[in-house]
Amino acid sequence: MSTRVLRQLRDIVGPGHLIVDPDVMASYAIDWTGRFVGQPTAVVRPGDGREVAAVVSLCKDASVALVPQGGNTGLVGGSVPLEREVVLSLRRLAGVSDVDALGGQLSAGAGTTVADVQVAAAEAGWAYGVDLGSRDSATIGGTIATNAGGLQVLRHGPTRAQLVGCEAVLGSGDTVSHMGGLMKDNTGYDLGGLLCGSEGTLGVVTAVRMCLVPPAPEHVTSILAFSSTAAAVDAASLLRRSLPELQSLELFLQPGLNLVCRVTGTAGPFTGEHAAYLLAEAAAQHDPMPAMAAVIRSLAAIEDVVVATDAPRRAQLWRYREGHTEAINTLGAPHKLDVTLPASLLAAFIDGVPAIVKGADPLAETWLFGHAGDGNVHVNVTGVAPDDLTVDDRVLVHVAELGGSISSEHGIGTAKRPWLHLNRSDAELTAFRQLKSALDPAGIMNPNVLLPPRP
Ligand code: FAD
Ligand code: 2HG
Ligand code: ZN
Repeated sequence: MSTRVLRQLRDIVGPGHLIVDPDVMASYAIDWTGRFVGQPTAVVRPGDGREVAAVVSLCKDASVALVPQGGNTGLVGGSVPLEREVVLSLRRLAGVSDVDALGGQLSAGAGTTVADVQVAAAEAGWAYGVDLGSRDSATIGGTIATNAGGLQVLRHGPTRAQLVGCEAVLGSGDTVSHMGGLMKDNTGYDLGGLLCGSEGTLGVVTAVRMCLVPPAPEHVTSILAFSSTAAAVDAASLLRRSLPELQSLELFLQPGLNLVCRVTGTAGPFTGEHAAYLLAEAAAQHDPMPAMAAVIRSLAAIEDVVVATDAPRRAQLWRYREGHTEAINTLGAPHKLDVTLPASLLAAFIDGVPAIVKGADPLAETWLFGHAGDGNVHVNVTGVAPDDLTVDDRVLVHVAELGGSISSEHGIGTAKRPWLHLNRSDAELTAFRQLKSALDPAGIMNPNVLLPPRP
């Protein structure tokens, strides 16, 4: 990039917000897992939507590629500059505004963390329907860009289901804003819905309007132990069918639990070992314990159970599930394969996938956990070199053969580009490319993400 463009970028954002010092840029250049490491030419930190538009327009005219970055908690290498792109950090666009306590909506700058959105929703007497382990760092803009799922999808749907308004700077440099937040509004193309899940390849989300959900202050959290994955998957179906208060339904296995306990230095929830565990959380306006207890009593295959209602003990139970991602990272940069299977194939997939991984790489270890309520399994593989794609290929091809999705909630990023064709037809990929050319004519928006390179 020329010195002239660098100077122009500095003039737009101010000298304190154009970073070129490699030491300061280092944290923007590596992803959360440590598997993807790049080298930005510069990091630009605009302070509002107007500055974002000026940066994008300048970069479009100068053919400078941009990688939008929020909290940098993405797990598919989509937020780091692998080919010397400029990082466009959105973190300064933080803050909640226009809270509508009557209608149950709020607006937020793209850089607002999910945790701050949750707090603002609670202060208005509502709740935000998305929650995820990275809540303190992940930004609302990043969760829109990836259409993040998380821990309450079975109750409230993914991020896209909460989005009722969006302001964005397209790759063309034009700003589009549709922030009215009307619940019914069929006035043409849903640009916010299109940008949601586009992973920064079409434009930069600068602000959003989100709808809120009714608060459910009474909680019961339980961990249920089973002798097999199939028994846990059967129980998950029964819990979903018979417990309308169910808010989260998470799965993990004994090896993952052992790892979390070892890394965190804590004892497990049970004295004995079990093949599979479900963490089930019910939340309601009134105490959901009687309803939860009745369903648990009806589960014939259950081997053991712990139940918690007070916040500290509930948090302790959640740590066994949420601790997986950090615990696995202590073993070296994992390959993360975030997949969804049809319900009828889920248990067999979970039981069979470690052998598929070992067949591809005898030294690799497989760790399995995920969102049982959505059929979403996080296949984590450790002991494999960051750029060795043999295991990824075997697992993702297998998933597609079973009619599953190769990316459930994390996106395609750079990690899964070579396999997008497994889930998307040539006609769909052509339509994707046409959309990209229309909204990002110079091809500067996250060019190494989502779409496979042209043949
Ligand atoms: P980043 O990582 O900065 O970026 C992610 C992608 O969005 C990149 O392609 C980037 O270019 C693009 N982007 C970011 N901001 C913008 C913007 N304003 N405009 C346009 N494009 C943008 N994900 C889930 O879905 N469910 C989970 O349960 C979950 N749990 C997690 C737990 C942990 C411990 C960790 C580390 C991650 C977890 N994630 C989960 C993954 C991650 O938190 C989500 O993908 C999240 O949405 C990323 O938000 P971010 O602000 O960190 O985005
Ligand atoms: C979760 O569900 C996140 O905890 C992270 O989506 C998954 O670490 C992973 O693979
Ligand atoms: Zn997840």
